[in-house]
Amino acid sequence: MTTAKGAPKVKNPEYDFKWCPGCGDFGVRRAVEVALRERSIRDEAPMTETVIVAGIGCSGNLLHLFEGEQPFGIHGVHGRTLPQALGIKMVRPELNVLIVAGDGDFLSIGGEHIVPQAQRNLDICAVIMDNGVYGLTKGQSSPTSELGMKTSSTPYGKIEGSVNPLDLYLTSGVSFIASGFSGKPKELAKLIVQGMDHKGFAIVHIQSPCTEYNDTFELLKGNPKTGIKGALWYLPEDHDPSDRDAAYQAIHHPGIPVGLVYQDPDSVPMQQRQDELKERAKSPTVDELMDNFSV
Ligand SMILES: Cc1ncc(C[n+]2csc(CCOP(=O)(O)OP(=O)(O)O)c2C)c(N)n1
Ligand code: SF4
Ligand SMILES: [Mg+2]
Repeated sequence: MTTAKGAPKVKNPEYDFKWCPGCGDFGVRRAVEVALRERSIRDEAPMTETVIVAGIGCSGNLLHLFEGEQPFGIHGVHGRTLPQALGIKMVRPELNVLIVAGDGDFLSIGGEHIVPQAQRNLDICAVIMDNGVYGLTKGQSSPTSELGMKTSSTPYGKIEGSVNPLDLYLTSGVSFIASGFSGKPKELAKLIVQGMDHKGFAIVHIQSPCTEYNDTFELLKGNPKTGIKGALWYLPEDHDPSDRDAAYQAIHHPGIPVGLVYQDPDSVPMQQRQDELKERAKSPTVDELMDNFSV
């Protein structure tokens, strides 16, 4: 856990982990730093109003590599960023809670938490770095590895299909879904600010290639010289994120859309429902309680 008081103005000095050269997570880190600073300046809110909840993986290590003025942070248990975020919001609803995690952490071991938090509409923003592998543990297959992909855990090719995370989020009821690319940190920072501003469960799902075990930079961006078209395509200006059908169409269009895919215009976060409930729910008096036991 990083501390704020008396405190580090630079990344965690006690943590010697390093990302490999060219890792996509560098771009995501830059975007998160820019987004948090922009929010802090715009809202005149101290950086310590933010808590970063990190998953276990190369991606979650972003918490320790964050540069500049430090937010709070918690690096807990593999796959449990959402329950930790729920706990923080239950006791300190005013805090800005940001998750940083990988495709393995969030969609595999942590996958069971997405539907309940989407239904609660937990007011947090999850920044998910998808490299299609378990990077930290040396390249095993993850839920987003393609069918047939050879990895250290699937040497003859993966026999499971791959999850479409954007489709999963939309079906689960996530109220803000953005899709980004680590190679475009400026655009990514804007999506993260929008995600943090959203009242409810926001996910910014990012293609963040692992140069060591699954280097997809060329496949994502394309290369005219080799005739590779590139899987990424940018949502047109007339894409209406409040239109769920349009979001569905974009997600099912070939390739990977980049931009704000979906934002529920009627999003009501869990905290608001809880406050409304507190207004209605009255504690019974002692007499009323005793009356319940009368025969
Ligand atoms: C309960 C538990 N199971 C397994 C592990 C081993 N483990 C550490 S990170 C990781 C996967 C990380 O993959 P991902 O979330 O995609 O992060 P990346 O390293 O690719 O950024 C696994 C399986 C663990 N730390 N704890
Ligand atoms: S193993 Fe992959 S994800 Fe991990 S730091 Fe290296 S390039 Fe990045
Ligand atoms: Mg991964």
